[in-house]
Amino acid sequence: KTTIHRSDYRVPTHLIDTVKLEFDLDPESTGVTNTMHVVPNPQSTEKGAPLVLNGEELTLVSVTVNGRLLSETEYDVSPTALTIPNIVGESTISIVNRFSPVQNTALSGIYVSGGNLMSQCESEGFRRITYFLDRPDVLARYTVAIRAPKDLYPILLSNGNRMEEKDLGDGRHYALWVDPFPKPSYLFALVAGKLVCRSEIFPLKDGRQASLEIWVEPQDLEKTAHTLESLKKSIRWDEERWGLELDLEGFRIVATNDFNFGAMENKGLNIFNARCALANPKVATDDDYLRVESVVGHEYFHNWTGNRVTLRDWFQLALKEGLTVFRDQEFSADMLGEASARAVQRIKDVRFLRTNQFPEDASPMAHPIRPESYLDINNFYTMTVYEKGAEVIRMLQTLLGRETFRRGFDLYIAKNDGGAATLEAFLEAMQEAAGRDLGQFALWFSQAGTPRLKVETRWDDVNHTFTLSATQTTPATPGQPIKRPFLIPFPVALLDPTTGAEMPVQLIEEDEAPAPGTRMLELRETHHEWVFAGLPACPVSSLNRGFAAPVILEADYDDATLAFLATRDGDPFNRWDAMNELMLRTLHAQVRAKLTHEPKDVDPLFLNVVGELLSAPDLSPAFKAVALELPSERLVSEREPLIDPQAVHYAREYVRAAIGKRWITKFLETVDANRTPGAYSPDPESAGRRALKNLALGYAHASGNPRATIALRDQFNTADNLTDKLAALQHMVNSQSPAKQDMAVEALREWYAEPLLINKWLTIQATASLFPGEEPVLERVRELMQTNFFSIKNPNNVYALLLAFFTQNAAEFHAVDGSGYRFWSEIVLELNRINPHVAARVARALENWRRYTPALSRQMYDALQFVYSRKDELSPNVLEVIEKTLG
Ligand code: BAL
Ligand code: ZN
Repeated sequence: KTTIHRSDYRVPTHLIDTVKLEFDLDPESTGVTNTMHVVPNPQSTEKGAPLVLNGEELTLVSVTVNGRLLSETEYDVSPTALTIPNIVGESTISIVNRFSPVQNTALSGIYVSGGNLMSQCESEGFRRITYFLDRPDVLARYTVAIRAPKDLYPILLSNGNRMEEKDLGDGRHYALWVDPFPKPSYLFALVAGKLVCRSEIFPLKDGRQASLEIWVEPQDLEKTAHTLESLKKSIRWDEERWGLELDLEGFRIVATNDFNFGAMENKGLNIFNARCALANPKVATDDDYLRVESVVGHEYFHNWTGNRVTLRDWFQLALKEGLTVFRDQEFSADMLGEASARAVQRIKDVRFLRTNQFPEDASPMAHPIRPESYLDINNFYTMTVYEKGAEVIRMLQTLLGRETFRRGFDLYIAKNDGGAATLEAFLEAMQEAAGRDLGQFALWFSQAGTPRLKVETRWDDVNHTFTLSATQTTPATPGQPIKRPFLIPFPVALLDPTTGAEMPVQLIEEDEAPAPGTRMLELRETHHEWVFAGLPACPVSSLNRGFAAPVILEADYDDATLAFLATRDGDPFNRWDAMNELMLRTLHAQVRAKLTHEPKDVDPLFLNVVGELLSAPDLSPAFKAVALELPSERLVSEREPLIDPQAVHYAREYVRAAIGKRWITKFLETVDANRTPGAYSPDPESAGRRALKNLALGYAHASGNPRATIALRDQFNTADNLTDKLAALQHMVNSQSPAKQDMAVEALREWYAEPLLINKWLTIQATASLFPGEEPVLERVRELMQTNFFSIKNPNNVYALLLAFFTQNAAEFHAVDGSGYRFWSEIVLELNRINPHVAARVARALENWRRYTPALSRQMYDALQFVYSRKDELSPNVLEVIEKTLG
């Protein structure tokens, strides 16, 4: 495989406007007859170029052009392409080929999952089904005829509308599907198997009725009520918030246990990883309920942002993914309703960005939301493209205001409907709506790295002026040594230093003071300075409110100011952020103390703020739960000059116990005050109470209080919902309690038949802390790999056990003897043979190897080199990750 560059984009030499696919399904060897109407592309400058169709892992049977069967000398077939010369006019090309679903362990193309056949085509899986122009800017109308044995595959689904179904009389049956909308090949889908469905006729806003169907294996039907509700909410929300309607008579979701992605937005036939589709109180936590709602929304919203308006090329991936993540985040926030609940959603989204995308932006894999080149596009379904992509879209809404943004969005859809668009096209629509040049904003598409915003403030006691100066810098990233300044929205409030009340933000050159509140400033240059007047006393500044821009804010706050903001700031995001910053400082101090062997107490000022937030009458339980949660070891590590995972783990446990001891009474009261009597409901209020109760239980247990241990055991035995049961198990497993082994065995006995639960159980095992006298976690992980509830061919199992061990149990994975790294290289090489997509994700676990202490980073380097020494057997996916990581 060769590197693909964005600058090499050429329009396709040919277009395919219609395609008929006839399938003869057989798990060993499926036959396809693919009849395409092909026309030379009038826009192509490569006149007379041969037609080069992509194809991989296919067996070619025959090629017919305009009714004439070609001889083998009239075309060329290679492992990656079928080349047919002389397609100079409109032509009907019919290709017959075969492929083997059972041998498809890469889960790209059509493969077997639990005896059923499933497809996954994004980004380049369609070429593993038949020969085609497998690129997103070739849009065709699809007709799909499926013949299949009735006993194995009673249900036959594809995109669009079912036009015909009949029995073929020989044990097989037949279904015909027609999708009225032209689409790129990556949105093709086919599902065949023993499935049942939950369905409902749903009225659309324009009066049409749509059939909504959730298809699953029979044992999962009882887990689909929430999926269907989420789909209905998504359809309504897209109508009401964006004026976008469902354009099909039916919309189908299928769940499967074997899937590389979370879910896939195939036109009218979304296919979901079961963990993002299924929920009931026994198998899903409160967070899982939210995730299902958000992913169902995400895939549904792609119907317009991705499908009706698709991508010109894969470099534009953020155009559909960033925009659709932004839309699903807004959907989730709107479903929560009131402002403080929305703020919790924003906090969780930003925490996710900081935990996962900021480290990527600082790693050898750093890339802009629109990358310049790739070896394998599957490696670019990244946190940067998705999460930072969403922040970039959000910044446009913040800069332009909701109304103008909406007009720009409408223009974008109207101008590009039915076409394949670019990120520039989106920005052009926004410029047109705003009547404003947004050229500088495009740097967010092209420059990688997280900008730093250093802010300094000065109070002039004589003139009563407050000066705020901001300097933006963005560190160098691979291939981008120098960065230009970004256009950054920068909402600021000035708070009364006693009460925290918002004061007017009046620039010195203005005659009149605006109303008190947030003022939207903008950064365009490297350095800005604003002078504010009309202030009775030196204010406390609340900066980048709501996390308007995805930057690292370096403000000159001392701990007392952070404590003030954590208890007084009216912007809930900044209130949380100030607390989070205080926690990070406290944890950092303890990491230092551990490394220098100079133990020190946890700062009482910090502990007091914890107590104040825990008791604050104006805060919701959901907010308290996120505000009082210690930052993850990963976030703490990001702030360390050199990462020592064992010191970070120790420090975090030490601070947790100190918090628990200081407020034990309050924590036990909080547990009692936040029980949720009555039948389980995942609504935001109840979920918030459960989150706070379980957080309080965790602190109380960490303090060593025996009442907490008893409460955890009771909760495990009596819980009617998975959130409580899992929290109890997790707290126990991460402690020295003698009861933990029994509890883990009991959970396994209850859960072993349910893949969703087994995966959670595996993660608890893989991420457990180790205590003296216990078997190393690595050994436990190896043993679990040999059990019959783990298969290395199943991506969810791999993520739940192995990836969780590599990325969420740093203290154990980074064992000083290097055993974790040797295990990692074994696994990467094994997965590379089975599923390159999954292998590449696992391979990224060592990408920040340079950030660790020398003893560890040397051994990580050796493990990377060991994998690299097997270069010839590496898939392009894994090779790209290893080469970039080694740099
Ligand atoms: N398009 C791949 C899965 C998703 O982002 O929806
Ligand atoms: Zn998506």
